[in-house]
Amino acid sequence: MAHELPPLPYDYKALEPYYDEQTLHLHHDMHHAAYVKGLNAAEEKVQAMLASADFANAKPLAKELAFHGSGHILHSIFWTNMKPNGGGEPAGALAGAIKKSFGSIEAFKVLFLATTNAVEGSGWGVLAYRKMDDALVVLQAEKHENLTQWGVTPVLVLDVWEHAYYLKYQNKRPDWTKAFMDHLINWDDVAKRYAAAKG
Ligand code: MN3
Repeated sequence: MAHELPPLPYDYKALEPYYDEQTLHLHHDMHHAAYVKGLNAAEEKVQAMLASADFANAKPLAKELAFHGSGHILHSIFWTNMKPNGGGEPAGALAGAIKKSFGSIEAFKVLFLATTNAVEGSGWGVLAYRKMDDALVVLQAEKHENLTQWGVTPVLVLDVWEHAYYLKYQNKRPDWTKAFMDHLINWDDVAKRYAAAKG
C-alpha cells in the first residue's frame, strides 16, 4: 500500500502571520510530497530487490528508507502540532508528565527551544515519549533520522530545515522557533499523541 501525502488540517492562510502561506505551500506540497514519493520509491525497490535476489543495493536502500520514511513521519506529526491561534500551556496528564521529566513547563520550553535552535544544519527539535521508563525526552534529529534513541515516540516536532522558515524568517531561526512555541503549537494534539504513545 503506497503512502499518501496527508492533507493539512487547516487552510494554507490559516497560520498567518506566524507561518506564511507561500512557505506552507512549498513545504507541504513540494518538500513533504517529495519524502512520500521517496519512501514509496524506496519500498518498491526493496520489493524488487527481494524478487530479483540481487541485494547489491541493500545499503543505499536502507538509507533511503530511513531518510524518506522519517521525513514523511515527522512532517505528518508537524502539521498537526500546529493550529491557528495556538500557543499557551499544556494541561492535564501531559502537563504533569512534562513537570515530572523537566521540572516545570517553563524549563521544558527553554530546553526544547535551546535544543532545537542548536541543531547543526538541517534537522528537528523533538519531544518524545520513552515507554521503557515512562519518561519524556528532548532530542535533536539531524536531517530526519540521525541522533534519535530507539524506542521513543515523537509527540512534538519542530522543523528547522531552512525550507521550513527561510522565506519569512531568513537566518533568524530562534524567531521562528519562538513564534512556533508562542503562537502555533497545538498542545491538544501533543496531549493526544502523548496519551496514545503511553497506551
Ligand atoms: Mn520540512
